[in-house]
Amino acid sequence: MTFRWFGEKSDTVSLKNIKQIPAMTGLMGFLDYKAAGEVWEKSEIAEYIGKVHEAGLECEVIESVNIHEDIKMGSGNRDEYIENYKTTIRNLAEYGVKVIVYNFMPVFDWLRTDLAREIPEDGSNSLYFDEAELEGMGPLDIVKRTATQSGGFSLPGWEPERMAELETTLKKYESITADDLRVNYKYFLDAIIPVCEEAGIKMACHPDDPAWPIFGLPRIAHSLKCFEKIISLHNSPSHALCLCTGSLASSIDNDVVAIIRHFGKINRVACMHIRNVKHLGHRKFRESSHLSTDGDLDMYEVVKAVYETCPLVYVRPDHGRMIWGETGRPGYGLYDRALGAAYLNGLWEAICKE
Ligand SMILES: [Mn+2]
Repeated sequence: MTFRWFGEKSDTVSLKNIKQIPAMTGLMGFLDYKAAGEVWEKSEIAEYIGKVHEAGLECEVIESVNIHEDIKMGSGNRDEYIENYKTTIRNLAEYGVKVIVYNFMPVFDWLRTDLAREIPEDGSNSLYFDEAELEGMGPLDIVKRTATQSGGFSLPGWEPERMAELETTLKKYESITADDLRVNYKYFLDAIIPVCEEAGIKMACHPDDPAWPIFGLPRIAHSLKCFEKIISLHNSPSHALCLCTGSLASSIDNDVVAIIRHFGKINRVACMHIRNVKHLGHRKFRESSHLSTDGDLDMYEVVKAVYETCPLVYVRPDHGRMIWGETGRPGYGLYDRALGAAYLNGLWEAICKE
């Protein structure tokens, strides 16, 4: 059981607080100041992971080492950025990292139309998406709106330095199809997976969120079929998935439990993000508490699928609501994620004993 942590300077949650959550053994860690394409230097990794160890926690998962757009677009300086990525893989492995989460989504890591929509039933708030609200908005509008709503936190995937070049990047993607993106993806995997095998690292691809194409950009990671294509790009246990139940369940077409079982059985799940989603209409949903009855996912079946097909994977509670007056990075407060972890631990204990 792990917890996402953005580092001392950019997380409202302390390592001490994380350590006090029952059964919490480690982090999915992140150097939030690293731009895509940069090498993660050994000294930086040592400093971050040293602090985590001092707090009595492990750091065997990194989320994420972001991939430069040149690699995704198959242009520019991609070979240089791939070499940097390989160095980062080797450096992380030296400090005990086993899994690197990443995504291959063009430009947008994830997208919401409201980062703090009040839940009328109890006055808490959570991330919210309504595709109808995107009508008449361009990608730049939604980026600006998200930045305004983020309360000063740089959101993962929405780093300010990436925003400056957004317009040019969007233009370049106009001529790139989903098949092109997969060709570029394979080029990347063929280069880095042998390094991962040598270093004992698993790469874990995160799904598109929401789980369908947006703004006409090619998106290739949002369904069982998509992931079958991705997995077939390079045959290695080091080429694996980070199955995020909330991202996948944003589309009612996805049978999330079946997807976990399918890739769990063939040893291609490296880690899990477990959270729940409540559908409110067509392509309209909010992130709910983790509890099955608060959302549309059967969390017992989710945890059971993990137990039966990939019990050794790293798991973390994913985004939580903001409750009890907490403020902070949208989705990443302490309280509701801690409740989520406790709930998942309860399901796990019951399933184990059963
Ligand atoms: Mn996720």
